[in-house]
Amino acid sequence: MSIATHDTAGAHSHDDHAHGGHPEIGFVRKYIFSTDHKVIGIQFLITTLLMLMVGGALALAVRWQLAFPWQWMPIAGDLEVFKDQGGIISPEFYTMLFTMHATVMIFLVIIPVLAGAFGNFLIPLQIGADDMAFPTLNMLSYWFMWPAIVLFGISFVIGGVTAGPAAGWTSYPVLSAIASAAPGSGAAQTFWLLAVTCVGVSSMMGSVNYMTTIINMRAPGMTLFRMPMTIWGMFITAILQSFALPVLTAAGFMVLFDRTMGTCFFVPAGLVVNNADPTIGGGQPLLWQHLFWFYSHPAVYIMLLPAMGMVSDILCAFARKPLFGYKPMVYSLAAIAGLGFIVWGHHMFTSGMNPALGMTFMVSTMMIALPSAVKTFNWIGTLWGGNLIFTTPMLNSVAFISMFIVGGLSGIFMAAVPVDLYIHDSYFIVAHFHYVLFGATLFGVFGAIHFWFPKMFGRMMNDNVGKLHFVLTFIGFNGTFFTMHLLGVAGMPRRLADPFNYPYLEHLLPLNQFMTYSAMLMGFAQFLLLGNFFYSMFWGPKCGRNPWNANGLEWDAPSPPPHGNFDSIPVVYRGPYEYSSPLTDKDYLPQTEYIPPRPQPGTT
Ligand code: HEM
Ligand SMILES: [Cu+2]
Repeated sequence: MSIATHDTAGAHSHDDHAHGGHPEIGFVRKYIFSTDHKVIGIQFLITTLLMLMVGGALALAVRWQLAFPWQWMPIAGDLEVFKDQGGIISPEFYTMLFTMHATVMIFLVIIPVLAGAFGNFLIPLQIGADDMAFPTLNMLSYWFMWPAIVLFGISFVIGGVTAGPAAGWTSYPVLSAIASAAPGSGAAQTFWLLAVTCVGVSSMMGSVNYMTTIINMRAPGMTLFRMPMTIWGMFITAILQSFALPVLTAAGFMVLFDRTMGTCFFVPAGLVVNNADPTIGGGQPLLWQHLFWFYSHPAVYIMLLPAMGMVSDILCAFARKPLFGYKPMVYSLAAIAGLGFIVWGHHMFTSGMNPALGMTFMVSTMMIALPSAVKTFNWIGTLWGGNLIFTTPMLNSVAFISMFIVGGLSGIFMAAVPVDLYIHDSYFIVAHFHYVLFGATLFGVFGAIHFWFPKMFGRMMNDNVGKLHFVLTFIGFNGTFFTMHLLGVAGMPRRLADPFNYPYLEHLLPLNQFMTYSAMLMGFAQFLLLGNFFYSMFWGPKCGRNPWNANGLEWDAPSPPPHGNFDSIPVVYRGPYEYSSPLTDKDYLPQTEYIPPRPQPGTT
């Protein structure tokens, strides 16, 4: 294997230097239908950043309604389609908005930005390979995102502003299974399900590729326990994905069959929906919840573990210290992934399950806090006594840890059955998952963008703009989401177009307005990120191979690396975290640097 790798690497670098004799790759093959993992990673990154803005706009619309219910919508209120509604957000449209916000954020932002963008860009570079094991499959995994994006788009617009998909991102039957159940349960829901299937196909192609690449294509000397945590995060995520995803895909087809072919996997008998005739069935809506969460609980780790890995790399580079407890960090990642498969029932505590079963899920869920705490303590241990350098990537990574602690702690509250019975489906849940998904993962992604941008484009992003983006996002984030805990405990339900209809919630309106202003601040701050990103791509100051004095193999390749990555196949002598090592005078020691063994005293 390594010989084959060597040959291809040689051939690639030969290509790059000998322009004269070889036909150049055309623009389309180079930038659009490229099989180069770096181009594909950057394609994923730019696509997901744009989707982040789409998902953000949908969120701001949701927040508008919660702060200024039934008031004329800014900007969109003037559009022709909203004229019938009087320029306001109707309850149906509100339901579409939060459904599509979550859909876009989960399926088109968080999952693809981690595995698709950073997995692609970093895996070959960090293990010392010239590309992925299956480059064409890799290209397809990106291009399968587009049918998904188009189908989601169709689903949103096909029914006008009253009949888009409206069953939430969780798509529980019978809303999602019976076309007459709600305005959005018709064609829109079918397109939505097809779109999710395309995302699944894309993810599976990626996972197969990542597992194969990491197992087979590591450079000489890159043993498993010399791999950076980013690679461990990506590897374990790929395994998790490939076990969990088939369940969701199968369940998705089962709903599609229920909708189109008259099966009744999820449709019970004798149900009267919307004054239609009673359903003929025998299926179980709860079955969907089991299947959906059997995928989607592991999926929350698919949305987290790669970021945990990347943050570990960034922390070491800016604490100038080795990772505290490397092996426990690897084992705890694996433990989180393993336990993640036996806790799905914690999403169903209120579904009337047998208390003995509820207790089992409660205990297993709480056990996840143990490996999570190992990780948190080790990150803090890494920072402890370090020579901390607060660059933009570092600030975002420290935010990752602290926000993850908040999100993890609220998770333990909900894992307790008696507490969850009270706060289930309230804004407390919404606070919890935004702390883990946005507070942790997305801050990790922001850190990773600023950290690896120089490798992607050979130019630096502006650190001051980066810091401003960080500070505004951090303030806006906590203003928006910390407050949600309070609303949840006060009893405000999620997914409700007009909570203030209920007198016991009326006094929460000012808090909601504060949250909406915070969310607007956060939304506008993202233009700083986009501006900094696209400006620096063309006009940022140029940088060398290793602007951060970091240890990983990726810093050994030119910035940006050519097709084929390395000048020659790197040889690895040690792990990636040998910062401030006594073996050298520099405060870092790259994985590829050879240090001859010192003669032992007493030997000649
Ligand atoms: C210490 C670790 C964690 C524990 C104990 C925990 C516990 C829970 C529990 C019990 C629920 C269900 C609450 C309910 O519906 O009543 C829940 C919901 C959720 N959790 Fe966590 N969680 C943890 C970490 C995470 C992480 C790391 C993520 C994502 C990266 C995450 C994402 C979510 C999401 C998205 C939901 C809500 C899904 C929905 O209803 O739409 N959680 N969590
Ligand atoms: Cu869960």
